[in-house]
Amino acid sequence: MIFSSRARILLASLAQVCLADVVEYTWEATWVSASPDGFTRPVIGINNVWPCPEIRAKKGDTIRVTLTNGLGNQTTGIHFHGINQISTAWMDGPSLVTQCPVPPGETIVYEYVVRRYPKSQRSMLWCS
Ligand SMILES: [Cu+2]
Repeated sequence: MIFSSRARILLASLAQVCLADVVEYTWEATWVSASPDGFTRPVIGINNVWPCPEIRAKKGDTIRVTLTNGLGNQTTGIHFHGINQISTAWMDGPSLVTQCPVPPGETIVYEYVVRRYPKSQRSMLWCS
């Protein structure tokens, strides 16, 4: 069976959509005692753990992170550094740049599709 180049592109796109998953995390930002530079002090962790967990997803997946600010005394947010936020710039997360910081006790749901990322960066970084 021979497909035209348009048909091949369409089939490839459909296959990518069909194989896409929703990658979901429920996180609470919490204070954790840790020593990232050798000196123990309170640092921001996720679900009482530091270093913070990683997000694993593939191109085409939808990432959904429900974040509750459990810090009690400080605003927070997640910055999805390194991910091209195509049509979802408000989900990139840097506080006071593309979104308001999340107040203590409040929850935000970040959701976006991983459409592409720089070839030199196979993983994303984030910080609270
Ligand atoms: Cu960044």
